[in-house]
Amino acid sequence: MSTVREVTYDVLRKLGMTVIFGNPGSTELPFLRDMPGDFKYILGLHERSAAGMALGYAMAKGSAVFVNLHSIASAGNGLSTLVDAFLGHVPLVVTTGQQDRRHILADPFLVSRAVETVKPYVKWAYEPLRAEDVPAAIARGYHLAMQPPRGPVFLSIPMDDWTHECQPVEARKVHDTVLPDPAALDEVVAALDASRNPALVVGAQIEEDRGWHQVVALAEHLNADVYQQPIPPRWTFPRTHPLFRGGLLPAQQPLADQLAAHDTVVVLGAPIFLYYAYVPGHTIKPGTKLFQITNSPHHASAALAGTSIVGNVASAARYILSHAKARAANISTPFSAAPEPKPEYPITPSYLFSVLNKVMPKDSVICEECPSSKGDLDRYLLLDEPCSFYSVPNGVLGFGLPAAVGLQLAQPNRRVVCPVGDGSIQYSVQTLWSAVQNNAEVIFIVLRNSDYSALKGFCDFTQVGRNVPGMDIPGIDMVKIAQGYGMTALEVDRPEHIEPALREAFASRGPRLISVNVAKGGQKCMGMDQSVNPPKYS
Ligand SMILES: Cc1ncc(C[n+]2csc(CCOP(=O)(O)OP(=O)(O)O)c2C)c(N)n1
Repeated sequence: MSTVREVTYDVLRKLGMTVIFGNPGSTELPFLRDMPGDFKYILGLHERSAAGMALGYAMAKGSAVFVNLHSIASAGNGLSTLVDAFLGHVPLVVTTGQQDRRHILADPFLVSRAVETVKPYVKWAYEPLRAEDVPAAIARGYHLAMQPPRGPVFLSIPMDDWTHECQPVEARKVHDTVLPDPAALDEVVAALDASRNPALVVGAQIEEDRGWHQVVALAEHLNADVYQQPIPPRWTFPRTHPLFRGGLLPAQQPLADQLAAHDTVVVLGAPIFLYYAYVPGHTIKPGTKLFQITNSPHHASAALAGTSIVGNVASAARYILSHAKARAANISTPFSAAPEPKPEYPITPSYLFSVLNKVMPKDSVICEECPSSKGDLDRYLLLDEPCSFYSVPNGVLGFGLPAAVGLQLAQPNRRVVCPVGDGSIQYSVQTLWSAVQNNAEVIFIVLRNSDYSALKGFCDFTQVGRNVPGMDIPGIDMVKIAQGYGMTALEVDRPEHIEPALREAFASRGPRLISVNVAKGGQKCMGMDQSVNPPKYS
């Protein structure tokens, strides 16, 4: 008879989860010992890094990834990745060790209440009642993680379970495409057929459901203006497409104003809507027909207005395309590139991104975390390929670095670029070590402005004032820190040195970090200024 440990590796193999991201402790060692040769273990020096790399890897692969962390110690440190995975619909099977069942009642050292801790941010949190249920629980967790909306599941596994005897577990097929109701989609078709000026709002689920090409074809068929969802975790429409009108603002009235010219709006794969600053107003101009097609029952139920249809976004786009009338050419002004910024000193983020846009290969992948420079990045990086852009789904810093490394490990043929703030990088900085050890060829571009510019911007935007502690972070030398982890790193201070530094980075192999001294930002809050009538907190 096989052991729980042997059957578990067999199940992981059958489910395609042979790359394991982790950070070990005593309670995991009985599982990790003698790992079969066809498995690869990728070590993160902190759980935010380990689970965060798995997150990037899973997003690139489009399938669940196995993570092994350490008891409650790791569940706490790795929790922010679970939040990202839950809100970003990323399938992860996260496990942590538990103390030996035989003395668990005595509350031994490292006893774990991780299952209760992670519950709000996973699709399932469970500690198997019997040792021999462990492999089947992993299989069940995998299938649940892969059901739309995808997301993380969590298992706590007592350390004495691995040596128990256990029956084999057969691999099952569980289909995961949920088709939207055609009768409901006919309502969307009828509204589009009657519309004078429709718009599409494109969201991250288009990539989750692999619907990029169907949505581009639909937009062209309808000749509809296309807007990206507010604060997008993915870009899901070609940035230079003539129908692309840019991103929506994350506040009620400004967003409704942006869409005011449209009589019908169809939101594909996004919430209605993701807001940041509280600027009360209509969700959408009264009289506008609003539809949402989403793979998330949660988003459907939480939408503030409109008719929601739950199901696969790619299938919905295909259905609407084949049933709605084609429309004549769009009369709106086509998308035009922003004016080229000047090389100023100190370097402006807009100049940095305009040079990066010129230098990087067009199939590059951007994984960003640069809060106050998001707007400039959005304006100047013009990528037209699917799966080109990743950003934090809910503002929990620490996402960027590990996600970039995971994305790079999963797709070595597309260069991953990670623009990251000098504050943001600190939340998962030890990922630099994993990038070096695994030769993940990410180009990290640190925007070094020595403060929390985004927060200062928010202070101004909401009239909190500037008399707030903890807004400056002087004296951090990211070049030395990266070198300490074994990474090639250099500093750029003058605008004329950006282009050569970037060209050299793209021409070279291996990861590297470029720390760019930039002007302090924060003039705008997620693209909004005083003209939107922001909330006042003073
Ligand atoms: C884990 C976490 N802690 C704190 C914050 C609050 N926060 C939002 S933006 C920001 C500043 C980040 O600084 P930096 O990366 O240098 O970017 P900048 O604002 O200067 O553009 C902070 C601390 C957060 N979102 N997440």
